[in-house]
Amino acid sequence: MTEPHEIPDRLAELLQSARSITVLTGSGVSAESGVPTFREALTGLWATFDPEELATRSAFLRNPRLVWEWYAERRRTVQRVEPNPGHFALARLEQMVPNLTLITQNVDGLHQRAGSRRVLELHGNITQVKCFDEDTAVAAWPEDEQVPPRCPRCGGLLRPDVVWFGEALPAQALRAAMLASRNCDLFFSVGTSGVVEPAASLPYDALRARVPMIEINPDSTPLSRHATFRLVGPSGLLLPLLIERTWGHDAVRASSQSDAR
Ligand code: BV8
Repeated sequence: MTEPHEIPDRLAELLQSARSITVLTGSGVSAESGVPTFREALTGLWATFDPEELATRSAFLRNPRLVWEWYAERRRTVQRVEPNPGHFALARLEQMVPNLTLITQNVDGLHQRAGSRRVLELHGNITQVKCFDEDTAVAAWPEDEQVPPRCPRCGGLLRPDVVWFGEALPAQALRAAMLASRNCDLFFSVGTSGVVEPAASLPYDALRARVPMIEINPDSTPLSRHATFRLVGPSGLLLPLLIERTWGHDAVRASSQSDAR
């Protein structure tokens, strides 16, 4: 576990002078909010499934009720929890540096609720719903007995507005993420196992562009041995420490006040 004084001086210096920073987050950033990480997201009824099996079009077509209810349960969890100090620290960081791009694999919307404004959601957002057939957003849906509910326009099945395995990521968000990964002064990979593609390739894009890459994670990942700096521990502790170490305690205090919208 990294102690406060163990934030490397060199990292604090690089952060203080950085003009543009790119951050990639995964479900580990939301763990301290009480949102199970993706690999843990299968509990209870769904414990017997592999997430990669349930988060697919074929699973939904095979058993729409099961998949819809898995997402409905996760949506309820997400709506019940709050952003944690790690989310607020990233929103604060966006105010401290001239240009910060936050790329998230998470579908929980907690970065936006913590006040982050420039967020690229690579895998969609679990609180949003779309028509399976039309592939267009549905703002409100009938909470009637039909599970999944039907599209008010065409009667098709409604589905969560997330990117399932085997589905393409939103092209504009992915293009912006790839650009931001290559054109920044520092790249942070926070709370991700670095397994799911194409998001998992973004830190390597940064490394190929000779951008210093910092990994924040309590565990090691395939990325760990390539990291310029590794901060070992929970992001909810380390991200505020990083801000404190770089800009002093007042900067952190400001981040812990929920300046969320
Ligand atoms: C696509 C939404 C093509 C749904 C998700 C290349 C090689 C191999 C395979 C592929 C490849 N290219 C494509 C694939 C297939 C596949 C893939 O990557 N498979 C993997 C399993 C090998 N990729 C796809 O299918 C993608 N689509 O490429 O389509 C295409 C192109 C054109 C036209 C058609 C098709 C789509 C991928 C998106 C899938 N959807 N989510 C949902 O949420 O239900 S991905 C899902 O995994 C979540 O979004 C999650 O964020 C993401 C990644 O997982 P992590 O975030 O890393 O979470 P995980 O639990 O793994 O790790 C948590 C980490 O946090 C751990 O390291 C832990 O130590 C750490 N941690 C814990 N506590 C803390 C912490 N860290 C900090 N602080 C803490 N407190």
